Amino acid sequence: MSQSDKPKPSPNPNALIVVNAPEEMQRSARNLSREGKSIGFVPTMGALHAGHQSVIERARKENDIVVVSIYVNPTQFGPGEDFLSYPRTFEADEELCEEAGANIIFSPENLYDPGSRAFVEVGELGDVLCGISRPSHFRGVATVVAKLLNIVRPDRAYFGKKDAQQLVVIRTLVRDLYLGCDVVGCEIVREPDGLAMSSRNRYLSPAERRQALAISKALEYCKYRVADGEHDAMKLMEGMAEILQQQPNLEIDYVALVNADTLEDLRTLEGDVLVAIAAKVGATRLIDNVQFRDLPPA
Ligand code: PAJ
Repeated sequence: MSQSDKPKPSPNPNALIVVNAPEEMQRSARNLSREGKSIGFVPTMGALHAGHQSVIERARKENDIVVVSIYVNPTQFGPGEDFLSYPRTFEADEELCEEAGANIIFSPENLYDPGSRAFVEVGELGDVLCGISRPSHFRGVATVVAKLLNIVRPDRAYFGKKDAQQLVVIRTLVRDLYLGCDVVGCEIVREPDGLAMSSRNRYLSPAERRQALAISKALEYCKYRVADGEHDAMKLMEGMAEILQQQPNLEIDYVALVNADTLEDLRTLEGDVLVAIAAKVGATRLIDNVQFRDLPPA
């Protein structure tokens, strides 16, 4: 039998493919939906780690097809932020996606044609917490997520609770613009010592890495005090700030105790509560949070 007569191996239906063109992604997604396949979508900016992996694995369990986008979105970075130096690790990302069971990586080169003018505003939700030091960030996030959801048209879109304000913004975006998919929030994945996993952790020197731990320690302290019956926001905030201030290279951006849906400040913890911290450790900005559900009124 000559080489060309040999039966060709049948293509693996689960093989991971990479799509670059938005139009091709949109076409493929439409065809998959027409075939009755459910699509789970995980938007990312790459530099993938175990936090992303768990989100992709959750999507894998709940859908026929899993699409992961990898796109470092320029409009969510402010002047002087790390857009240019943001880690780009496509090959390693591809391996992680394959291992986690993704079917399609959507990796567009550019989602902003010259002259593109339409942006999505999210009002005061984008002006508080991280929005104070990153004024155009959530406009950029909402805009790119709207574009991505319109291209992929997923049944379910998956986001991590680590970016709690982002999740609130996206739930609002999807509801207000009738984007017609379920938004699924996934649990925060941490390093064994408690540091929340982040693509930016790789910027930290060993000494900064140790100091960064104060963020999750402060949140642990808050959890402990709340379980012990302390519901006074000011007292909890002061206790957390004290833990953070012990680190010489850590600069607090905010320590906030807010309503988990409206992001409005609380004096007393009740109902659904988000306790969020943002801090710069050296030059690296990190965020983390804990949430409490259904706290009884004081
Ligand atoms: P990125 O920072 O790459 O994160 C992609 C998704 O992974 C987000 O939903 C984020 O919350 C989730 N994630 C990151 N670290 C996590 C952790 N430790 N545990 C659980 N989930 C985690 O967030 C973005 O990209 C962008 O803003 C994006 C939504 C893609 C828009 O550009």
